[in-house]
Amino acid sequence: MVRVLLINPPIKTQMTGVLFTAMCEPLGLLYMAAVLEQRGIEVGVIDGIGEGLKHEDLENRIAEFSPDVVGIACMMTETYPDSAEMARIARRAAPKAKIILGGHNASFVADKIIENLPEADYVVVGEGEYTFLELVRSISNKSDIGRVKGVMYRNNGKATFTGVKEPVQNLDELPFPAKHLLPQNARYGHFWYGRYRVALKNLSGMITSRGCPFGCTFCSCTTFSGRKIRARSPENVVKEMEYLVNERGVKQIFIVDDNFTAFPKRVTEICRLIKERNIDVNWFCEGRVDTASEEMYKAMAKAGCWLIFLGLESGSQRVLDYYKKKTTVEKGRQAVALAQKAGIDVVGSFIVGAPIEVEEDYQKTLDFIKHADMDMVSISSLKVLPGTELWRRFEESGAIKPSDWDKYFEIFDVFDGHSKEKIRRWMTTAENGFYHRPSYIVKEMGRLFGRHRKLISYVVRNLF
Ligand code: B12
Ligand code: SF4
Repeated sequence: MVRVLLINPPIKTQMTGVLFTAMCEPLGLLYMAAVLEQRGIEVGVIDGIGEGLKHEDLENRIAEFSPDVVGIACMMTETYPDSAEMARIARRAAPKAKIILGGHNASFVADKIIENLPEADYVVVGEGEYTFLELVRSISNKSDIGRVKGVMYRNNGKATFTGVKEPVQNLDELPFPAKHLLPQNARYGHFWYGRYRVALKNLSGMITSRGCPFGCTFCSCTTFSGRKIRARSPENVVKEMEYLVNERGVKQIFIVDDNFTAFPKRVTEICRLIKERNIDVNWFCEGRVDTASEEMYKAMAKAGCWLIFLGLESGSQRVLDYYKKKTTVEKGRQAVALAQKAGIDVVGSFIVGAPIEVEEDYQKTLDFIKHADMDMVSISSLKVLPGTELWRRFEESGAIKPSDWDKYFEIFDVFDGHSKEKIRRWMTTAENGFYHRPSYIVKEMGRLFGRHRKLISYVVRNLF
């Protein structure tokens, strides 16, 4: 019988400002593992990040497992070198195994991976649950790979695509991610909360819907998951929460959906069910500002939501329009205020460096950051990633060349109008603008006694 090993590679790529420890489990790999397990296929999972491994640690682990198929996650452009190195290690450790890459980044540069990384036998393009299953079966039966949709492979030395595979329409039909396959020593819940490094204990990730109808120019989620939101039923979502809390001792859930608050009625129904079933859990999520409402946020807070990451992006309307964010600065302000009123902490996410952005736009962002009542901010520079409209535009203008497929670009790498120094200065000044406000310092002290005590007690208990 075929033996499959799925690997989330450790990360040694050096990055500024990013914590490469695990916030939550590698959900994609665990969904695929669950589908394989359900069909009686033997499967193992190594999470190089969650287990805190180094690349060198994996060679023996792979050899011991003796897999026929090795699946390697390649989610981020920035960490492609880590996935490529993992493929080379896997080839050494299991010379006869077929090596398959997949994930967000791999899907957008699948042909280039096949052309440039001899260790990769196949790349799965798009969602992996069924494509990977069919590919594993095809490898095992030695049948024609060309008939498995969603695969990039080498055909007479040329990268060849078998055709688009439709994403899973009914997400309720998928088994829950196979978290029981993770080793006991895997640890999650590590992230930056502003300037604090937080480690929340007993944290687990969940995804309740896939897809996003918007097409923000810097984001590749729509290209990857489609514009139609495929949402799990509230019943199915709450069933997984119950399983996590009752069977796995989970106390915190991170909902990683692209657009969790897209359908407020669905969100309030999920919250109603959490209350009805007395599920004792705290959770947090990301959200767009346009669907914010007092009713939804209050229902969320009552059902255990204590934090929301809001994609505010900029305090300048023309920059929001440039990003095709399809919302307004004013709605952003209102969303922050509504969440605060409901008792949910807010992390505002901002991106600086839109090619049209000038000092005046930036000042508006700074002004927003100083005056909106947010608990934390996350300020990043604009990245130009494969699968985004921005990448396509810079490709068309010649600033990005085909040979740049594996490069990780910040805006100043491809656009002369912004220097690295200016972008870094904007980021630092914006951060300081937030943290150095007297009102922030007062609020920080107030946290100890006020409504933020939940977070502060977590931070204090879990600081590392
Ligand atoms: C949750 C999340 C995180 C979490 C971490 C998750 C974790 N496990 O620790 C946090 C918030 C920490 C995070 C951080 C970052 N993230 Co992030 N993150 C996500 C998010 C929102 C969800 C991922 C997820 O779990 N999806 C649910 C599962 C079911 O889907 P999936 O992972 O895509 O898996 C499916 C397929 O991809 C495929 N697949 C996946 N792996 C494999 C492997 C094989 C072998 C095969 C065949 C198929 C396959 O099949 C799976 C099942 O269908 C995605 C966006 C998204 N919609 O996916 C961004 C995303 C992956 N993140 C992204 C980025 C850039 C980052 C950061 C680098 C941002 C930054 N500069 O700070 C950081 C750094 C990460 C780190 N480790 O520190 C980008 C990557 C884009 C790119 N081309 O690089 C994404 C796509 C968001 C975006 N649009 O920009 N992230
Ligand atoms: S940034 Fe958010 S709203 Fe915009 S396309 Fe990506 S997931 Fe959708």
